[in-house]
Amino acid sequence: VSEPVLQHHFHMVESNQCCSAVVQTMNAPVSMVWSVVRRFDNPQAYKHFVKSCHVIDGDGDVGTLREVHVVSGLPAASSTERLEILDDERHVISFSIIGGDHRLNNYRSVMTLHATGTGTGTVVVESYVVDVPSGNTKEETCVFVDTIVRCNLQSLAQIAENMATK
Ligand code: A8S
Repeated sequence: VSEPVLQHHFHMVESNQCCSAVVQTMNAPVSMVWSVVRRFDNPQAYKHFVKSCHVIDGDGDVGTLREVHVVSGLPAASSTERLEILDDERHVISFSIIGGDHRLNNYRSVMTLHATGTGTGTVVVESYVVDVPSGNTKEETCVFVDTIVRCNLQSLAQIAENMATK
């Protein structure tokens, strides 16, 4: 694949880190999917593990900080996250985790949206890099994070597809 936007998914990965990507196709146009994911202040619109989210600083542009609280049952309580990229033209959004009460240090994710051939659908690619927590393997870490990201993207697909049929 030679699309320049996909360059965003080539992460620098240190030896103590792991990196992976999840791809999800949705039957909704890019504009609709983008309208949901670009709202950095409202991750709970499609992330079911998010219990609440408060913007600490910023107005939704790059540099905005949010504090996310997650539902119980996870090995985490909260996460402080910074918006790193918001490109409305190319449909690229990226955030990093800069603090909080959890085990995912130095997490950074990049999501890009791509129109399908017919233009009626969207391919969402979300990649990430994160430190492997002490006591865990790279594989365990990727399984854990892939599961969360896959849940998020499946939920995003449902929401966007509902919007598209209205
Ligand atoms: C996202 C992606 C991830 C979120 C992780 C990986 C998290 O919110 C959850 C559990 C954790 O253990 C870590 O796009 C953390 O939100 C659901 C609290 C960061």
